[in-house]
Amino acid sequence: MAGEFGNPEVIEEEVDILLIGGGMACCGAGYEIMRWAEGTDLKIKLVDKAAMDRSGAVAQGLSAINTYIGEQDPADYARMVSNDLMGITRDDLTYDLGRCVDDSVHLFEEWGLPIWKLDENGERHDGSKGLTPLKDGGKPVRSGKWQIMINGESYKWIVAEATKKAMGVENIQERIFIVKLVNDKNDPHRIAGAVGFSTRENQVYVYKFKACLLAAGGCVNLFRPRSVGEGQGRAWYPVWNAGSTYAMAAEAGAELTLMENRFVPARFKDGYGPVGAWFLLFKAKAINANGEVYMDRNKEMLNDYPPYGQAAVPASCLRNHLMLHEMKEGRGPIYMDTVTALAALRETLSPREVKHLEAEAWEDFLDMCIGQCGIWAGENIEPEKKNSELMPTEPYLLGSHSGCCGIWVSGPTDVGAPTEETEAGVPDHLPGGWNWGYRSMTTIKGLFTAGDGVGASGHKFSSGSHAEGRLAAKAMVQYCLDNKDLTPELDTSVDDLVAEIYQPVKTFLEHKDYTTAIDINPHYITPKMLQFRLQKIMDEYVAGIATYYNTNGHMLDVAEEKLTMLKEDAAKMRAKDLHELLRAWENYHRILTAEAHMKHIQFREESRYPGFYYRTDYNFVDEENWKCFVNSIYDKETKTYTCFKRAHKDLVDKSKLFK
Ligand code: SFD
Ligand code: AMP
Repeated sequence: MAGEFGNPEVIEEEVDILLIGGGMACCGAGYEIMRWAEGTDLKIKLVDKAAMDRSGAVAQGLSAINTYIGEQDPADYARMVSNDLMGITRDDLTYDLGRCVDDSVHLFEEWGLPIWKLDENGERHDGSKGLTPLKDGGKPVRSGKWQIMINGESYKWIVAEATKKAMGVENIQERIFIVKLVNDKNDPHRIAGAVGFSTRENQVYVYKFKACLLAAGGCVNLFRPRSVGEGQGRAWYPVWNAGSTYAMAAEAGAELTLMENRFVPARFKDGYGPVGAWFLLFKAKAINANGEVYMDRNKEMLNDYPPYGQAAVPASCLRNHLMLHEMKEGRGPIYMDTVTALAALRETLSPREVKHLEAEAWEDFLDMCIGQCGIWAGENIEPEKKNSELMPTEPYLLGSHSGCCGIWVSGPTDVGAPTEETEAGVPDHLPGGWNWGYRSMTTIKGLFTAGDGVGASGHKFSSGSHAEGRLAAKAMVQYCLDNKDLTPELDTSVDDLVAEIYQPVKTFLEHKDYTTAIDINPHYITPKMLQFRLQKIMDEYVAGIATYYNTNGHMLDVAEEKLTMLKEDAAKMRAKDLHELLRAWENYHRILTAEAHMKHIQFREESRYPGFYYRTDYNFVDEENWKCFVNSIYDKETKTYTCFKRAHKDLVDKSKLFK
């Protein structure tokens, strides 16, 4: 029997491994882990705050798999990722991912995901045609060098189904929102449990475990979004990814990395429709209001930043940088020239292929961003007749798409050569501190992450997040087997944990009758109002859209003061129902994530990602002093982040990347 609102039933469970999240990474982990756990008596459970079939970033589906290596060299993949993220990534992680990722794509196809193919004449067919599978040598339709096209509306259903089958539905619990991790009583650098609540019933769950995979996605809605009012809730990355991964890891003491990095995608305006297929598959160009291709017009601007105009494809932030220049100079709006692109394709493709492509132009959106189709229909846009506006969005924090913020994890042991051991047992090809035993384990023992959680290795996308979950799964099983005698003990009492989680409900029940208007009360703040406050601070002081992504040390100081007060006031959030309890804790996670972002930007005295954000007081890239990781650790006692530098090293020769 579930408890009452304000007096929840408390359910305590002990497992060996808890998977937190049900997105691409946890689906990968849940599938893979059963293979390694076979024959052991390990108890494994997955909890997701939503329904796995449609949870996470792939909820609406996708129309491309952005990471498929195929016949290419994983080292080239590592080079591309490094270039796109301005030279500061972990080659050990990206190379490792590159050599593993295709196996996940082959599994997706086996499970029923339709993947576009080229036939023996080089003609394109969508996935329903049933041509040779990729793993048997079938040729994918590449939109770009690394991306392949799919019919992916049901992508997440397909992937989730395989995980459910592997794990057994009895080991999967949906609608459980994890609020915080709990450290071990006997070792503050070890994880021992997690606590969360049901979003459907008055229940609090307290889990104890040896290891957990924290893969709860990235962070959206920490900045004021471009879509407000009636469009509120529309964003590019999913609004339900609320920074839980970063916030919970930080509170548990895990080291974060590159939290200054963000992703500001250029998207079709208002609907946030993806641009990749347009640029790469349809070969469309983005133009200013005068019809000029700004990537050509402003190409000299690339010489100011590494690799100084030499990259085959300029980094995503630099592409934004050139676009923003046009907007600031008054040559906006910016358009995707769909008209010219489709006309050009008509000249080279067969009529059947043209028809297919025109349908795909719509399907590209229908598969993963239905709202954009609504805009096209509502604004009478036929892409072959009318160009569509592009716009850089509000910033998002993520580690799996074209961003690289996240948690600092242990890398593979065998990447690079030679593999001689140093005295300390660290293979000497790896810089010290990049490997401490278990792949994907954070600096907190037993706490693993994947997908958006892993920092310094972007461009994994859906397939890579799945593969990374699988890598973590294998390592977690090993960790549990190596630590068979470990008995996790929570450092906080269950009563205290329950009280903390239900505090917003208590605050509401205690004070609700003080006023006649439920939302207006001197004793509490609604989660929605608090979210507006967070977004306003971030937008105006931490380089949001309000300032064209500009900030400086003084503005960051103001932000710091305001965020500290906001964090204090967050303790006064109310929850009038379980939905608001979810909103309250999501906001709390957003605030901690936002604070990390702000502190890292404050610490890094340069503008490493022009086009994503600018520090106007250090408006340059400083290779000598800042070609390094910025990492941080949160102290939950003092409630402050401390940032520090960690050395960067290229394990893969990057000169090959350049023209
Ligand atoms: O067009 C809690 N992505 C694309 N990847 C591709 O391969 N191809 C594309 O075409 C892609 N594009 C794209 C993409 C994403 C989006 C939103 C759009 C377009 C519009 C990126 C991938 O989707 C992304 O890389 C992966 O999904 C990341 O995987 P992961 O596992 O790190 O995150 P998730 O899938 O969002 O899952 C998060 C899960 O956590 C749950 N959760 N559970 C319990 N407690 C909590 N506190 C929780 N908080 C969150 C969520 O419910 C979810 O299950 S395109 O732009 O290039
Ligand atoms: P997007 O739709 O922007 O998320 O992009 C999907 C994929 O295409 C990602 O791998 C991007 O890095 C890549 N991409 C998008 N735009 C471009 C571009 N103009 N040039 C090269 N790659 C791009």
